Amino acid sequence: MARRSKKNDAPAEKTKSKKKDKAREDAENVEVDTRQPVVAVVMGSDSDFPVVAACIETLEEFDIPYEARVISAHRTPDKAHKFASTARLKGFRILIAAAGGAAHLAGVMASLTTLPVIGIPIQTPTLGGADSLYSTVQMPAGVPVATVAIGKAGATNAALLATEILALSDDSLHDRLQSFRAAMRRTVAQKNARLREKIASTS
Ligand code: RP5
Repeated sequence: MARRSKKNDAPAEKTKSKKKDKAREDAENVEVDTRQPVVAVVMGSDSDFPVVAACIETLEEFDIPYEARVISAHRTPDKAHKFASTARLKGFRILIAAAGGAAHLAGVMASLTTLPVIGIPIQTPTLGGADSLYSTVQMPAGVPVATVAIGKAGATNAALLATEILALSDDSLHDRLQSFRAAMRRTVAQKNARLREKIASTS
């Protein structure tokens, strides 16, 4: 193919360089969290993510540096082993593990680290998550997994529990937890007032 003349190339070059400038500008505007992640959130599959998102959102609400990844106790046992056995050295302080079905991820993690491990049982279409709950919670004495409720409530509580553990040595985090509780109390008071108004207006 014949090469276009330099003259014809010029507008294309200009567009290219404008695009590059824009990309550089965008990259500069992205806030990168360079802090050491203290909570690791691992999940057995990306199909767990819609539930685990509630955990991540809560960690972000409390501005806790975390790292999230997919690791399967059954499909990638070597990775699970390596991750859990090096987690403490990498600077993590708490592990949160979510899995569904034969949910051994949290238990396997707990067997390989002395960091506190919180397990989130994921709902399953076949058994509703009772399978995940039993697999996660029924650990033998000696290897604890702090198991939360099945599903999104559990995912939120896993993050809150991690926050409470970190707040033992962080007063500002403790203050944020107190504010969170106060906001919850206000919400319940509003719900109560609305309900009482509704009942009064219908009787
Ligand atoms: C578990 O198997 C995962 O935690 C997930 O809940 C379940 C199904 O995984 P996918 O088949 O959707 O990858 O290990």
